[in-house]
Amino acid sequence: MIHSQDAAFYRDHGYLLVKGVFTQQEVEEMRTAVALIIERAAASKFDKNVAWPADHIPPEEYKKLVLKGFHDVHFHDAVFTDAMSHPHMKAVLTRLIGPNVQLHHSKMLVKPPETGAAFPMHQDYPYFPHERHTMLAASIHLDDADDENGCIRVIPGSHKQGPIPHAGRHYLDHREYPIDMGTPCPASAGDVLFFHYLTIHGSHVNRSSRPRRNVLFQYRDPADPPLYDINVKWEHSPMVCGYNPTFREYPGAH
Ligand SMILES: O=C(O)CCC(=O)C(=O)O
Repeated sequence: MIHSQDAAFYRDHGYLLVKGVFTQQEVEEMRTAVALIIERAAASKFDKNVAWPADHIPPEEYKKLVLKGFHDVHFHDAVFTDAMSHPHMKAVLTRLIGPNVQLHHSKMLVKPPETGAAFPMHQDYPYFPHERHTMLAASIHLDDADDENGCIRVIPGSHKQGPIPHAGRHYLDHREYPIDMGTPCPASAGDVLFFHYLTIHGSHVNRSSRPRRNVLFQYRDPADPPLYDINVKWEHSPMVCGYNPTFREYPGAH
């Protein structure tokens, strides 16, 4: 699926767009599953809008913004269990992480037309810091994405700076790191954008009449120890490639 120069590009730039990882039929199945999750969430008491705080836009504009961003999509539909360990995904993951790959978590990020919320620039590191920094995101595009519908933007090479203080928040100060600072990564439905958890990234509001639906899996080398209490649900995540070299009991295992 990818060549050694692609892996070198990822190591140098902290991101890699891989075209055509999923077929249009697989994309269609994931779109249906995402729509059904949104429907089931709306009928439950757990529905919410998880638009990130956006102090770079006026409060009255911010109030209109929406993000359907539910976690653990593979708990909700088997289509995502298949996507998580799709042979094309595994072919890329083993090149970028190594022979052993473990899921950390999954989520969906649906920006509706006209009002889909922005992601201020940030690193993912502060959410789930690990010692060896093997963690990466694989964002599956379920729609063609461009700057108009809020495609992902990255700051190439920013992962080499290491962890940057986020001042107690999960995003960087927009005056220092405006979203426009990122390089847009336009993609087609079925493409996957892989990016390191130290790569600074974000995306603009969806101002188009089209949705921007992505499903994101976060993966790591299982031998990369988390720098937080391992008794959290993220530590229950399945192996996707190879094996876990460190045997231990998992919380709730007995
Ligand atoms: O999907 C996007 O536009 C960005 C998502 C993101 O930054 C995140 O989930 O950390």
